[in-house]
Amino acid sequence: MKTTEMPFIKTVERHFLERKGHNPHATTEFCWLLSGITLATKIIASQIQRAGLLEIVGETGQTNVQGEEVQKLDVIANETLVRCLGYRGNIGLLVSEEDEEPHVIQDATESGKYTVLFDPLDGSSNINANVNIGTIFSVLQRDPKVEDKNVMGHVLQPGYKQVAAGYVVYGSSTVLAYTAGYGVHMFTLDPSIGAFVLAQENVKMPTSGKIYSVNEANSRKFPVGVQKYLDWVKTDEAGYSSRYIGSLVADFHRTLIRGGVFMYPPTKKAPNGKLRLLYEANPLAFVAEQAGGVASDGHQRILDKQPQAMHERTPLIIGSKNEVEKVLSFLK
Ligand code: P6P
Repeated sequence: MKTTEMPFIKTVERHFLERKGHNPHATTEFCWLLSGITLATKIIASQIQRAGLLEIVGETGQTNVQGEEVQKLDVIANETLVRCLGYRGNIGLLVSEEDEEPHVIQDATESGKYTVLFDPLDGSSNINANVNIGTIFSVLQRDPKVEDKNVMGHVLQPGYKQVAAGYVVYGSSTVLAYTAGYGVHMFTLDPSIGAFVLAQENVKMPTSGKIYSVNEANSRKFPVGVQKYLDWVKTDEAGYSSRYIGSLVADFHRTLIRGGVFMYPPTKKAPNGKLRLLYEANPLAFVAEQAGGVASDGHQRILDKQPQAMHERTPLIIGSKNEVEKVLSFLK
């Protein structure tokens, strides 16, 4: 009897574990952490797919630590991630965009060796317009030079110390992209089996791309160098297109796949920009660099920045190497 050929399925956890021997974190215990992220984002995806039907669209009437209106799905996404990651045994701290303070799951003793930082549902203000939104995550290891009780000492580490990072974009399909320092790999959620399945390994960002992505409504408030770049990029000889979704994960995912540059520069109102360093800029910068791209705050490499506060913001210029360097050349 002909047995049906099972399609070859490689999950995120299986893919990560294959790095055993190359990556010191490629352990089953770290895979258990990763499976907390994949489980949480599958639950979030299912909620988003049914958002209009489940009375979970709309605002809760609360504002978060950022002073932003909290959407119902924000709360669901945040609680889902905290619950799925809270019992993985090797996580000591959780840091969320939605919560003022870190969740101390257990002292950063040997068992609590990892810290997971996340923006549970970035771009959530787009939910009721059915625009692509996303979850962004970053994983740090306990800093052995920092005493266990010094929670902030374990959290405020520069981005180059990330062990892993990535995002899930909830769109026409649900796609997870991650890096652990050995390239960027993409997985598509197959709803028929409820698993993220490997779709593309070693994703490379094009070194150039004639797309620039910025909220032009703020252009008069940007630094002069940025305004000069925006004047140049609109010239016929430059030949660029403008694309701006207003959802960081969606704008970044397009930039990763098609090339170009995304930026959220500082404005007079937001001198440090709008986007957060620890759980937005750092994880996306890790992914960008691993794919051959560049991420800067306009003066320095994002991953070299020493965080001073958990929710601190940073200007962000991220994308194709040649395109980011073009922007930076106007800032000099
Ligand atoms: P603006 C969404 O609120 C978000 O945090 C990012 O997802 C997005 O890139 C940015 O803000 C959009 O901000 O000021 O252009 O609406």
